[in-house]
Amino acid sequence: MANLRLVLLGAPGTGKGTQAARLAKRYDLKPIASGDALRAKIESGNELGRQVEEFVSAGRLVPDEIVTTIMLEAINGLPATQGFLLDGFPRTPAQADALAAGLAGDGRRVDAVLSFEMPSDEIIERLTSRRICSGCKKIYNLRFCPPRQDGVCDVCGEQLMQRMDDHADVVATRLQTYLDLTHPLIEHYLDRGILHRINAAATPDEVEAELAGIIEGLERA
Ligand code: G5P
Ligand code: MG
Repeated sequence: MANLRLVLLGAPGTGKGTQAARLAKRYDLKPIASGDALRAKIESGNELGRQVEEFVSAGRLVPDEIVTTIMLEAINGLPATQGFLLDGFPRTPAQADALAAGLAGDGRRVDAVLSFEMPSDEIIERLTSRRICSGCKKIYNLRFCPPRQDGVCDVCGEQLMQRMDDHADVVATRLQTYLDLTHPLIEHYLDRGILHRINAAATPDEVEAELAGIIEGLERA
């Protein structure tokens, strides 16, 4: 199980990060999140970070070459037998092609793409009430999974914060960007016979159970 190569595909707020943390632990997979990698670049404060911030804060996609370089570097830094979960990458057909080419060089390929699907109105509600721990990055939701103490992480005690792109106006741009540029990947991976649709509008435990059924089916296949 630990050598599976999975892609989590879905609109903003559909629960990719929440499930990546659960699946990584359950199946010993390395989670690699493009959004987290890009936010780390922003925090570094250098010229690349400033360029990236302009796109992320506006809810637009960072150019393909920048994201692809960062993600392929992270993937290639893993031992060849270590499975991984890509959260938020690829997000355009050009990124999907670059990923396939990068893996093919070592005789590898994506085993499955898990497509998180749910209605847009619920997505907006989830994102505007999301909070993230500034220390360990654990994901909370003021409505669905609040911390025990207001504003404080249950795990590490650091302060919770709101992401710069979780304000309602930026969320609307992110959703539209998803529909215009990323949604076509569903067709792309359906054509390749590796897309699995997930009902993301359930509880985290129910979504995890659905994902586990698919992942364990892959191993038996
Ligand atoms: P990110 O960081 O990749 P998005 O927009 O893809 O951001 P996001 O917002 O991180 O995705 P998510 O990870 O799908 O959403 O969702 P989550 O954080 O786990 O859950 C959202 C909320 O719902 C939380 O409050 C959680 O508690 C709650 N929740 C989760 N699961 C459930 C559930 O099952 N039930 C219920 N009721 N609640 C739940 O990308 C950010 C930006 O980086 C750039 C772009 O600018 C992008 O906008 N970027 C890229 N640019 C170009 N190419 C790429 N490949 C890029 N990747 C990132
Ligand atoms: Mg996320």
